[in-house]
Amino acid sequence: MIKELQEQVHTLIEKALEDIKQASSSQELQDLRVNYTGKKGELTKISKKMKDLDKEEKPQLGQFINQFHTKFNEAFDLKQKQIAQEELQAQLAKETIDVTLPGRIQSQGVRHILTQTREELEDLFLGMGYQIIEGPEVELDTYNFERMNLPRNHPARDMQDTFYISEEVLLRTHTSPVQARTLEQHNFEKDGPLKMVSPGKVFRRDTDDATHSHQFHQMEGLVVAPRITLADLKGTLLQFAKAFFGEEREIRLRPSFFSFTEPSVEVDVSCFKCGGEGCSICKQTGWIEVLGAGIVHPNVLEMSGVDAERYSGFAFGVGIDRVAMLKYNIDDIRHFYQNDLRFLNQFKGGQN
Ligand code: FA5
Repeated sequence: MIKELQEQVHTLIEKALEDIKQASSSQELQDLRVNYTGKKGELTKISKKMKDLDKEEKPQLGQFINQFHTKFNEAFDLKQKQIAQEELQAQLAKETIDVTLPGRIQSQGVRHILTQTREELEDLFLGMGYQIIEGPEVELDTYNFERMNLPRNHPARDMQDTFYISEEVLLRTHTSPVQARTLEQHNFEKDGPLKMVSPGKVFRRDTDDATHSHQFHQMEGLVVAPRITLADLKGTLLQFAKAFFGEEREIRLRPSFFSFTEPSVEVDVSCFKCGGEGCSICKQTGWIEVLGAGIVHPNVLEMSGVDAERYSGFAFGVGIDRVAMLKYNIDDIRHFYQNDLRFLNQFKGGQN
């Protein structure tokens, strides 16, 4: 009987070693261990017959069984290492990163060209010592018109026919009401001269066309101090024109009318396209109109509690949309408000 059992163990070793050799995954290997040496395994079945052997035969079979364990474990460990290595290689191959693949380009937004223009204007005037003051877009009739020397029923109101919310409340038609709001707050004795700019949205019942929008942007400028003259206004606006449109630019003042300035002027900048020769941009005149301005009317100062005998000032109102159109050669104001990315993305400029 011992011979027969030894033979069985021997065959089992051969078979187990072959099975181990053929195994191709850690799971398969673990299953083999259970099938051969587990509680109901092949070797265990043979071991159970040990009790039927003679006393001196038992160690002989035991030796065979031990040999089985030694050989099985040796082959098992070797194969396990080999499989672990293979599985790691397979995983690494699967997770390989191709560093030569081109990256995905992140699309990035652009600040709106009107925002960029407003900020450029703000920077320019901050550099000249101005402060930036914002006013409300929903404004009182009093500030928008009356304090701007435009009493009720004044015919000049028609030029800015507006959106009324009630008798007294409206969407402001220009940034000029910020003049009155600032003047009444400013303490000249304590704070000294006033130099401010005020950018923002304005609204008019204008019909939209290539150069007019019912909603657009202005930037108000106001300087009030003793003995301010038209020469100060001209010097300031020349500096602005050169900084914004180019060193070569000249300006000219033409008489005009605004109820809140006296005298009033329209300011033209020499055409940056043709240099004054005459072209389609300047309509063959050599000049382009960019803003309205003037010497602050004494009534405006007095209504805001400023002594017009001691103080004088100049004010100007730039159309931000207009100067952006001129500077960037944009042919229709409506492009600003249509959110067409093909238009907006052209103004990446210095932004990244
Ligand atoms: C005014 O609004 C005055 N408040 C400007 C001013 C301020 C004068 C201080 C004197 C002292 P005006 O209506 O001309 O003025 O408008 C000023 C600028 O706004 C114009 O030169 C133009 O550039 C722009 N503008 C006027 N209407 C429109 C519109 N519908 N769409 C786009 N821009 C406009």
